[in-house]
Amino acid sequence: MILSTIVIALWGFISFTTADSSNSTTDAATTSYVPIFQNAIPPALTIGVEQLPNINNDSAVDANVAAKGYSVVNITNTARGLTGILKLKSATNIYGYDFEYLNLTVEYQSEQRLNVHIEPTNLTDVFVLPDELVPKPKIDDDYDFARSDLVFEYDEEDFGFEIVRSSTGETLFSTKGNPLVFSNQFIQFNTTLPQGYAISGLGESIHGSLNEPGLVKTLFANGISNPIDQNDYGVHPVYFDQRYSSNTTHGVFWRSSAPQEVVFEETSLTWRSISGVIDLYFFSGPDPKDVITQYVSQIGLPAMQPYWALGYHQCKWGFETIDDVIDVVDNFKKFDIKLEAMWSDIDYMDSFKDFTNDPYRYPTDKYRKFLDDLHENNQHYVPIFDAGIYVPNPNNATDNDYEPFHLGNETDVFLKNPDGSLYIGSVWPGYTVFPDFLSNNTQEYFNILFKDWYNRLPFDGIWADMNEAASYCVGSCGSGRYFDNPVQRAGYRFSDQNSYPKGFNVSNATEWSSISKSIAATATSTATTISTSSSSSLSIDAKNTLAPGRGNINYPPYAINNMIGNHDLAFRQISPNATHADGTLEYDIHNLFGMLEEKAIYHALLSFRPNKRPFIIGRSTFAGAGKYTGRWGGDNFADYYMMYFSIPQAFAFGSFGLPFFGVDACGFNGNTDMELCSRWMQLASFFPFYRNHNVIKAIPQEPYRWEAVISATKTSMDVRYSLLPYYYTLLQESHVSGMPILRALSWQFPYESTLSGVDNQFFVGDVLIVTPVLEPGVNYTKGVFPGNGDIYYDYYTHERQNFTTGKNETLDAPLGHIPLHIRGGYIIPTQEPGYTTTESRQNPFGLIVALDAKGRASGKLYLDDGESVEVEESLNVDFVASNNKLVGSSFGQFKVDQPLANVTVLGVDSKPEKVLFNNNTAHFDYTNKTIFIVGLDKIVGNGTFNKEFTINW
Ligand code: MIG
Repeated sequence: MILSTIVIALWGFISFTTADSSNSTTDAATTSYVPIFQNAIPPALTIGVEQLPNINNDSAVDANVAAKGYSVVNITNTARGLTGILKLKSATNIYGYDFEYLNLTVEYQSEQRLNVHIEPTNLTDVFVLPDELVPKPKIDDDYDFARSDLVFEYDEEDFGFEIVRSSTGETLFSTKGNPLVFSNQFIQFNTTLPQGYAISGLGESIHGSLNEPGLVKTLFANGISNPIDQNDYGVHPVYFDQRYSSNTTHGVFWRSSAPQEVVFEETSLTWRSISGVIDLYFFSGPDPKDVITQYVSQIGLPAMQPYWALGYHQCKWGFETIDDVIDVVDNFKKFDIKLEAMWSDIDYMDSFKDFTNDPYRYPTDKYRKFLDDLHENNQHYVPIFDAGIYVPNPNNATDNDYEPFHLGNETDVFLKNPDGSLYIGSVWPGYTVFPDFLSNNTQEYFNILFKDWYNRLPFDGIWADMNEAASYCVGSCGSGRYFDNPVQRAGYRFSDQNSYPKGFNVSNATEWSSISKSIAATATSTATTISTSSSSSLSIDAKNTLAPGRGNINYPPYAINNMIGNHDLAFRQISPNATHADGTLEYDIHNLFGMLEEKAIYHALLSFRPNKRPFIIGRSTFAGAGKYTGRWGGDNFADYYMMYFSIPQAFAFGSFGLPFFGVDACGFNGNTDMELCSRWMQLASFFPFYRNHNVIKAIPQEPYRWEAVISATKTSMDVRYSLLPYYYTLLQESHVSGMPILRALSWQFPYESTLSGVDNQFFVGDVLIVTPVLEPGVNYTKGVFPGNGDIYYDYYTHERQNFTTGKNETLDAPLGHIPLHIRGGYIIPTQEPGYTTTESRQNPFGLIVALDAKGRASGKLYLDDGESVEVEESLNVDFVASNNKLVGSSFGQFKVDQPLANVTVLGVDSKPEKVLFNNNTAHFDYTNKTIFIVGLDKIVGNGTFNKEFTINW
């Protein structure tokens, strides 16, 4: 499975032909089928130096055994902790040169947070992560120092430290007994763990919700299709340790952007990094949700999404023309399937160049009209944006007419080689450069280009792809090369014979033939020495040797298990020696590229629409990225196992402060089928971000392609859109507190150890529990319904369920049905679904009141205009029910005209004589122990939620 993953994922190296899957009406006279995405670079430039990852090397030295560690020279107490000096006992220089003296700083930052910071006393040649790139958690001004739940203890002779929870006396973290290793290219510490631990976090990887002994996690961003257990798009260096022995959970965050590795063993965890300093934050919880919110509120609370983001999104790679896109939007309407936002992959671009649109396939006037029509219908549009900026051939006038490169080059915003020349990568358009987000002019550069693009084609959000950032050359492709850059061959049906973009200056054909000869020639040279005749300044360090100063950047002495290629850190992405404006090496902040780009896009969008919430979905994220972007899961596969993995993936991203998460419904790579797509469209409808997307050559998978998928999708979309007020309330809660939207059962019931690691079911907020079908060919599914004496109701039938706590219940789940239950004790706001979120917002509200065993329930609603960054008027409504009475009380200025029309009260033992709304008799039905109060709008008038109201039954 993993092997096929790699093959399918290496798009840059594959040529294939298009399948005719469109019924476009555009003039087809020029149709010719040719290989598409011909890669324009010599293959030899794409092969890295093979690395043997240390974890696969049996003869590699174990630093825990060989290193001698440090001892304490002195310690001084400070107002909020202590400082001290550590001295190296004796140098072993295992994977780098050991630092002799270290500064230790311990800071009690709040009652639940403690920081341990260790860095060399001499910081020359040490990368210390600046506050501006990743904000440092700060001391809370007004906490009671004496009440800290965390205590730092240390050993002097063989320096080691412990973090103890004062309320229980339990050791949460202990490096004692293992040496601290701190050298220029290798930092390591180790903590003991209790047997049978339940630890989650440490992303990103495709994995179940808990990490287990034997697992090695590599934390290094790369752009590969969802490999299991390996490093992937983003880096989130934090873990959550849930302990059932004491019913407490704590979290540990290493604020480091360096390439890292974490090894889980039976009773220990070893954490390594190959640059940076130690900057650890401990969060004391004590419940899992406390730890998550404590962590997320320090790294950066998630952006508030616009209301429309909760609608349904459709995408596909391979819409050759704007007509194909228009067809899809029309088809949704024809089949009466809701569509909120249409997306475009790289198809719309002119030869894959950012900020352009193909003048023949996506002509501006038609494109613009399409967007105007969409907006007219309250729909939205999100185009893709790639990280690499095309470098035109200066000797070709047609090609050289690419302003985004020239503007950036003139204002000096691109990444450099160590010698100061441009760092040249290769992505879809051919040779590219990359914006350097540490350069002073880059934000302005983005502001100008995004605004320009928006003025031509008013999009509603940005999809930030390839921002790990991907580049197909290993190392700089060579600064001289772009002079002979043949334009990337687009290869769509409507391109000309040779598959250059239609209208492209034919003289390029000549260039292509010369470069293709040179490609052929280079391909035969040996792969491991990237010798180019150009001015490439990729330094070919001797393999994995120690070096003083910053060390051996390209081939560090400690080789982490970077998943792709042959483990070379430069494989398929910008190489470690690429250099930022202030001299910072890509090596040290590679893991931040995606987040810094998302941040720059966020501010660019705000620069011309200052009070509209930017909508961004990114691929590579780091701790704190949620402040700017939502996330999709990247390139998954059209298979059941991947559908399952989307659940632990959602838990992980929720805990990383990226609650606005979803995956490619029905699967990205490979062909989906009716059954899988039907199940997945239903499951995905409960994820905060709901989008269907797939790869270019796979069969189309819009939900209207199969009868059964149409009906399954409609059913689930109706549920989702009914629940929009509930989802929006959850979005806002996550925005102000960091609380995830999709929640693991073990977070909701933290003291029930049997729920540890359950990830085939999930809660939406505190109230709804989803039990999806995750395998083919079955008409049932299984799930647990926790809580002591908790009541669960079937969402669709309103029936109270006869579940037994702790039992794995079997639920009917024929195709088209996804089990959904409501937990008693809660009230959720609903709204009649419309075709779009805008229309839904015009409709009357409803309430579902699910009583607990004592006849009580409560809930809330948050509303605002759905788009302002600075929210001036908002509305909070609290609902409380007990003793046959429901009270709604509202706070805030935001006016909601829509009336409350329906109230459904679940779990009412006998039929009430009458139902009163503010003393007016209301019409109701009673069946199945459920009161259905309908047509309330007739008696209550508009704006029910603007004032207090009461319902008695
Ligand atoms: O090299 O833009 O993850 O969603 O369809 C692949 C084409 C580039 C990767 C994204 C995927 C997108 C694809 N992109």
